[in-house]
Amino acid sequence: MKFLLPVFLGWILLTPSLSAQELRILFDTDMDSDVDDVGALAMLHTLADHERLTLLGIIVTSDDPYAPACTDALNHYFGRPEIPIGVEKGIPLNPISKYTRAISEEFPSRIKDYEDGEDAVWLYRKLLTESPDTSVVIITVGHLTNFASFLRSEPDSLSPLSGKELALQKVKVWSCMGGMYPSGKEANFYRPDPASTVYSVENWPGKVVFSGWELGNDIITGGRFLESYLDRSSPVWRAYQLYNGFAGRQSWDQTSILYAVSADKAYWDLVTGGRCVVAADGSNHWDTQGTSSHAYLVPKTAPGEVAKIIDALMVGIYRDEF
Ligand SMILES: [Ca+2]
Repeated sequence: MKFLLPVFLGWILLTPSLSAQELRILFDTDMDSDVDDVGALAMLHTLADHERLTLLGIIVTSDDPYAPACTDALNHYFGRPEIPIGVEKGIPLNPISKYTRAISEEFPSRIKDYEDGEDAVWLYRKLLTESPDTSVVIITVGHLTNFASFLRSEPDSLSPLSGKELALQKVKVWSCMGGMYPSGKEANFYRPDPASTVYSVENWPGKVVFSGWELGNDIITGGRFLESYLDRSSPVWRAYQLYNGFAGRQSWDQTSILYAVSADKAYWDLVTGGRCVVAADGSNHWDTQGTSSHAYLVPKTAPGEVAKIIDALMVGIYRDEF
C-alpha cells in the first residue's frame, strides 16, 4: 500500500506556517516503555527536513540504559548526529524497553553509554540561553523530572537567570503531553514522579498547552501503513516491529508535535479560561474557576484523519498544508 495524495486535499490551514528559524524545538522524551516517542521523533525529523522547525536538542527523561543511545541512533539515521542529548546523570538504570537496546545495537550512534549524554539541566539552560527571546517551543512527552529540575535551577556560569526566568524569557510555549481533561489520571503525570508534575504545572511561568491522554488514545498509527511504506533499514520500522509487530498504536506523543507545528488550531480547539490542577498522586483536573495561561486541546478533526497526517509524517511524507 502506498500513500494517496487525495487523502490530504481537505487540509488547508488558514494561517501561514512558521519557518524553521521561527520554530525552535526542545524535545523532552521518555524514550523507553512506549513506542509513540519514536513516532514523535520521526515526525520532528520529517518536519526539520522540510524546514518547518529546528530541533535544538533532546532531553531523554528515562532510566532505561539504552534510551539515550537509541535516541542518538534515530538522530544519526535522519542525518542529524549533532543534536545534543541530555540525561539525568547518576541515576539507577532499569532496562524496560522492547526496542531501545536493539536500536542502539543495530544502528550507528555517537552515544554508547547512558552517561555519554549531557547533563539534562545544563543542556536545558545552555540551549535556552543561546536562543533568541520567545523563540523556543518545549515539547514534553514523558514524565517531568528533568523539566522540573530545570525550572528549579539557579543562576550559574551559563546564565544569570534562574530556570523560571529563562523559561519566561526564552520559551514561546510549552506543549505538554500529559494528564487527562477535564479530569483523570495519566501516566506521564503520575508515574514515576508526580511531585515533579505538581511543581512544573504550578510553577511554569508562561503559556502551556496540554494534550491529554484522551486525545491521542483515539488516534491509531504505526500499523500496516508504516510497515509497508518504510524501508526495513529504518530504525523507526524496527522499533514498531519490536514493539507490537505493526498492530497499530495510540498516538499520545505525536499529538503534542502536531499541535506545536500547527498552532493555528487546524486539528484541535483550545480550551482556556481555567487552569490545570495536579494532585500529589499525579491525578489532575481542570479548574474552571482559576485564571491562568494554561490551555488544553479538544478534538476538532476526526481521529482517523489526524492519524493519516501523523502516519505520513512518521514515514517521511510531507505536505506544506499539514
Ligand atoms: Ca512518551
